[in-house]
Amino acid sequence: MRENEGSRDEVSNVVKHTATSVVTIERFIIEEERNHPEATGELSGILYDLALAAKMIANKVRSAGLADILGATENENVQGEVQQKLDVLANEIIIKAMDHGGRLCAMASEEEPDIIQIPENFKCGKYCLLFDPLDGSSNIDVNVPVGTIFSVVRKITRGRHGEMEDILQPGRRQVAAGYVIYGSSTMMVYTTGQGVHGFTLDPSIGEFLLSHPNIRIPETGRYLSVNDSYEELWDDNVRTIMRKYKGLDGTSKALSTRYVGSLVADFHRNLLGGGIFAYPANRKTPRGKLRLLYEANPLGFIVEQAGGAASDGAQRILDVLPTELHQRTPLFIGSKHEVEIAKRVLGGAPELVGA
Ligand code: AFP
Repeated sequence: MRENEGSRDEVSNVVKHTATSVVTIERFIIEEERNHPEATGELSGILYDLALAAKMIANKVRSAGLADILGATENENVQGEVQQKLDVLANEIIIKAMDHGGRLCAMASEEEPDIIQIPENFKCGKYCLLFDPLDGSSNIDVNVPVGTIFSVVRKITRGRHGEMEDILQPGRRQVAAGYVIYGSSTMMVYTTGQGVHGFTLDPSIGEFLLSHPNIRIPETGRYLSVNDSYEELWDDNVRTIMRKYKGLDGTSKALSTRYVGSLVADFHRNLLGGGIFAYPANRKTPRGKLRLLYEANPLGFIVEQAGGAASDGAQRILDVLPTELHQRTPLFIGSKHEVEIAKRVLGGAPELVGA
């Protein structure tokens, strides 16, 4: 080991990296795995394969305009939304990158109506992968950042293949979760329950390099990400929350509004700078819009690992018991202080309701 590369702390078995260390995602995953002598390497394998899929999707996203593959296909996905061509590609890339490694027993994608089974000719493993292949895809045509979100849970049933019961587990049982943002640079951010770490893709060498070790979200937010055009459809409690976030009730300083409309992009900004992303229930979408399994749960695991919080207004997101594959949920996610405000107003704290 070179002197400036970092030294192993013999007591905690944690490798410390200096600012000048060049740490690939692969090296980082291996070092994390060493903290778990019982690990079989299967989860690490899933993360490498996801990083590979992310690089392939990043390549497609980057060349989308050039390759003339923008625009909607004729198909509609299971959510009744028009699928963009890149959604279809990203979905296929992830399935093909992940189905043969022998580590997964099933997958579920926001773009597929049912569980995706592992083909008979491949070995089944002990994990399930849930993913949103290309979140924010309605932004693709206008060159706005989009993202991939993923979640990994352990199989709990006994058979060879994964079943619905394996997929419908509460978010607190996730063993890994992450997202990839295809922005001005491509970043992969993930957690395995040992903090949140971010890697930036160096396109010249095709490697994700550790750029944001141990991300912590500020306790109090700077930014508010919400689609205000739904104000008419919100109930009074949600309006009260928004007035507080905007500093209109005199109890707190105004947050600065930023809304991209790509959850990954809005979440990523708030994770680094502090803030809240809110997609509350409204009259038209009484259960919210975002998907519990592919969006709220993975980002909920990440935000908690970074010191923040995620709630549907009534309970911690990671405690919600899923009942359907494509279940939607209201979502308040970000800095603890702002999530707490939503919880207290929606929970009926007398000093806050109607304030
Ligand atoms: P699309 O994938 O259809 O673009 O939806 C994106 C999304 O699920 C999430 O990424 C955004 O935060 C949210 O929807 C935006 O929804 P509104 O357009 O209703 O604000």
